[in-house]
Amino acid sequence: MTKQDEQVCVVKGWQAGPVIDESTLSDDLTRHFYYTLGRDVVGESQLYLYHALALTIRDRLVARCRETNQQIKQQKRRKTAYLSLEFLMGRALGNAVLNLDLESQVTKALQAYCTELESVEQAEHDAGLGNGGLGRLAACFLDSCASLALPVVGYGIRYEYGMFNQSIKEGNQVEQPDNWLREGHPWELSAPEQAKRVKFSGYVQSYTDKFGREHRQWISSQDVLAVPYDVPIPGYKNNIVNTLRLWKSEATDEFNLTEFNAGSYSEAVAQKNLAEQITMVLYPNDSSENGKELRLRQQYFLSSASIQDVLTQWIEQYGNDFTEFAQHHVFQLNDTHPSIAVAELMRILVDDHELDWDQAWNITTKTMAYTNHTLLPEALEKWSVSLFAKLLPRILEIIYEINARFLAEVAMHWPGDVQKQRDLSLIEEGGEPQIRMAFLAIVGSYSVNGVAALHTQLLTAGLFKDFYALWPDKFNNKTNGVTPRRWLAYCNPSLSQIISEKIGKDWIGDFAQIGQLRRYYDDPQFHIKWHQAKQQNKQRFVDLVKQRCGVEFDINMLFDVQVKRIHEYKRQLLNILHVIHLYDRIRRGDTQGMVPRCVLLGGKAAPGYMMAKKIIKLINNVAEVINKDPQVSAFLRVAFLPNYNVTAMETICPATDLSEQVSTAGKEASGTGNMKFMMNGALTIGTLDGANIEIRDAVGAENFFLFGAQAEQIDDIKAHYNPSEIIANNPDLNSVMHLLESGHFNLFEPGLFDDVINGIKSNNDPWLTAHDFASYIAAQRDVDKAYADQTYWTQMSILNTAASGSFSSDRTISQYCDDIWHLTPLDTTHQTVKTNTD
Ligand code: Z57
Repeated sequence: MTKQDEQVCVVKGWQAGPVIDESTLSDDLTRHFYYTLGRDVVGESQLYLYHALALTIRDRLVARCRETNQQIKQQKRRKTAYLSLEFLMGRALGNAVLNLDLESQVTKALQAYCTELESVEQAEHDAGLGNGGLGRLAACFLDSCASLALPVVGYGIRYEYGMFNQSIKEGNQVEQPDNWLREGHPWELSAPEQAKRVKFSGYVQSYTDKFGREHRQWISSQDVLAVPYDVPIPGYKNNIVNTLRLWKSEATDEFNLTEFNAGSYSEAVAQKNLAEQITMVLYPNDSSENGKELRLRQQYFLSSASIQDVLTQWIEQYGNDFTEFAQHHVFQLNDTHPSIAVAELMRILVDDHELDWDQAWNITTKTMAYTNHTLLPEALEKWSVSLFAKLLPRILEIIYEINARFLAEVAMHWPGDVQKQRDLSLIEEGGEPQIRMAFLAIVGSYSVNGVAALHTQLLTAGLFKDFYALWPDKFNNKTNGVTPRRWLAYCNPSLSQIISEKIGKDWIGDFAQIGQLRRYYDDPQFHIKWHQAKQQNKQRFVDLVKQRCGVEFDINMLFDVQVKRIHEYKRQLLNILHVIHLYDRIRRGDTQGMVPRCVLLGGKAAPGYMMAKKIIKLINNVAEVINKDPQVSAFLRVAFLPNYNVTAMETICPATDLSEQVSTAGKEASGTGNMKFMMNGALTIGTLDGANIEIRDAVGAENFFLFGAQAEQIDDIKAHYNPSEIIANNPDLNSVMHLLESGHFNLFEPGLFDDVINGIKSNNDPWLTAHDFASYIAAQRDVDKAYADQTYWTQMSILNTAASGSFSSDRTISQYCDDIWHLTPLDTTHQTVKTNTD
């Protein structure tokens, strides 16, 4: 008998009562591998071994999840429902092993299969149910809520296809569908018995009940079924396991029946498709809206199913009395995407439960809270009234009623000011009437927050200033954060190890403690270890770049990285102009003081965003010219990483020396990549935008490379902006523009970059690329000077990690909890789970 065969015979896992010994996890793994999955050979890909391990760990999660839910229910806990169209979770395995503290057991168990966790986890697909910052923020928040033992449930959509896979063909982005569920998703558990019905279309009718009361009724609707799939969210070593509930759309039974019985087979199948389309695919737009009907269906589908879910649980426990409802529930709206929830809660309370309007409105405005993530006009959602009339007729009526009552309040506050009423109306008139979703969210919520200090300030002084005048107490700031579990402890084991050697391991659960690292910023022995850890991480990164881009990076060069969605306001273009400038200097022989660099850019462009795709092409063309020039390679190498995602960032941020955060001031609401890099000891080159400002304040101006116009200067600069003059007066920029205009990077594709070039030269360039060029180049020179002194650089690196304490999402969530949610942590000491799977 082989060793593996022996283990099959041991079925200790099924004995009753608590069984806790080290071999149990091994036994469970083997049981799942041989029986649940029916396998006996570990294949090349280790896919089945991954599934068996995931199921083994899921057993442990499920047991704790049940207890967490029981505690919430028995203790009648106040809780938050976090509503989001996006949860960018990435992989779950490594994170669960860390949070459940199973590393040594898993390592042991995998030895029997002659492999290790780092290898097995490669078989897991990213759960890419989000675009970028907003979706990843939701994922970090779930980790922090569970780790802080807060009763918070995430509600989202179980997209069959997540964020598209990006490949690069001849320098251009090509999108491929992300069929992430194909090989199964072992973490989820479906609960079809808790499915909800969601109404679409039909029409609204009045009727009078036997007491003579008028009611409105949404009838002849085409209903869709929302089936929940629950994903467990483990807290960090606290036995808490929260839930992310993802809804899948399905056709209702009668959909199929009536049509089938009428003999219309094809119509029945077509209807089924319509229902199942709703959760088919994630819309790949980050920070821009495209107003497609299917997207509105997704938004209502999520909002309605989630509100119904919470109300169903309420009624089960408290019956039909809603007087205490607002004391027990909060709905946090992640941007305006789920803001229809405001109207949906009103509809259910008024139509289905026959509450007075005022009672219902009181409940709604005491439970809804809204987070704004952008000031960009193109990202502010508006939906045409006619689309609402067709798709959600009753919801439209409710929005009209909310608006009428709100405008009466506006009239009281600004008597006789008709323009004010027009400006603040939930309905934008003039042309096709549109519903302003941000206004609906503000009016319906008791809290409105921005995501960084500058962003919140700009919101209250600009876009939302009238609302701020009306309700100053509603507005508050919650600067974003990222989870130090995934973004340091898990993704950077070498650095984590040496940190823990100095300050102990408690920083992982209590990240304010990372500040203690400051004591060692000058310690030469610690410097050596810090540098060694960085070099190890750089080697992993080199391997990734070699494998994915075919470009040879060198761990002894400075690693300069910008990875994020491609958007003009984020100014990947400014970065590539700097790269061209370095190339130009090298060709002129002006390498005095130049530090050898490897520059990596990565990110996806929305498929319809032509300029963003052009920028990707430019980066790739520039990289190709530079990388094949042997004269240049000692100083400069450039790569574009295809398919940047959560998992790629786990290798990238630990290896980065220089973090590029170069958005036009006032445009990046917060940024969160900036925080991941900082935690991992990268230095930032950045503008005074979003959370960069707070990062610089925390680490000190001397440890941050600042450049560029400030937000309050932007309007003045734009008023007399003349990039041609700037170019003419700046030999460096002039030279770069010459290279671009001469077709140096598009020899066989003349005119290819004309739009990009014209954008830089336009007096109306909203991104002020030419304006910030000179100060950016100067800041990059400072980077070289600093990097040339490795001791100095290492000091600054340590100080960055040490100062990153407040950029933990634990801090952010504590503030949501104190100022908005008012939840009390669950009991973590009285967990009694000792199941046979422990
Ligand atoms: C998105 O990822 C963000 C804002 C949006 O309006 C949409 Br739609 C998607 C981002 C911001 O651009 C980042 O600055 C911010 O850090 C992130 O949301 C999380 O708040």
